[in-house]
Amino acid sequence: MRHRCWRTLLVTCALHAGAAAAQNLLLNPDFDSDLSHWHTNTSNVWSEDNSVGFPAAGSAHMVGPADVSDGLLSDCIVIAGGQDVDLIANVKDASTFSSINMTIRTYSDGACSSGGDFASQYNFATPLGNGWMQGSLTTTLPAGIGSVAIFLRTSGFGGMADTHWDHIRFGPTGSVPVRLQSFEVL
Ligand SMILES: [Ca+2]
Repeated sequence: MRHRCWRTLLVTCALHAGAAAAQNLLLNPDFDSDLSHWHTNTSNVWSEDNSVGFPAAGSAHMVGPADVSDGLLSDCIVIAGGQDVDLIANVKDASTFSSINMTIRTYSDGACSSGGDFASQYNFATPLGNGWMQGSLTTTLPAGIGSVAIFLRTSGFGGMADTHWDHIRFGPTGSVPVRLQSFEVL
């Protein structure tokens, strides 16, 4: 009987986890093997790091000289405005002077080609001390938009930028899991 109960519990948990994960509207949110579906203007400072990640290895790593400012822009996400959305990301930064934030960019059309306004931005409280920090924001998308893209940005002010991003989640509020613990060090 005990074995059957454990099996029922595990199956139930797996079903719930699968349902929640399926609601993440971002492609390649865990950077398992590459940076596909994410875009940047200065690709020489970005790479996929298969030795570090949160909660699992594989993350987007930015290393750049002083004063470099660059970000990863997600694939275009078609979504209706006027609804609440959650954006959640995990960041680890080894530098002292970096400025790190994530932004929801909104577009009036359905192909991320017209607009690009910043609907909402979350600023990580740096320095992070090289431990993993989770940031999240909830906002209401402006009415009338047709699509959004997520922008993950690091700026190294006066020092070498050395930032890892991982496990990025975006979707209608309540559809993506929110970790209650706000700060974790591996
Ligand atoms: Ca990962």
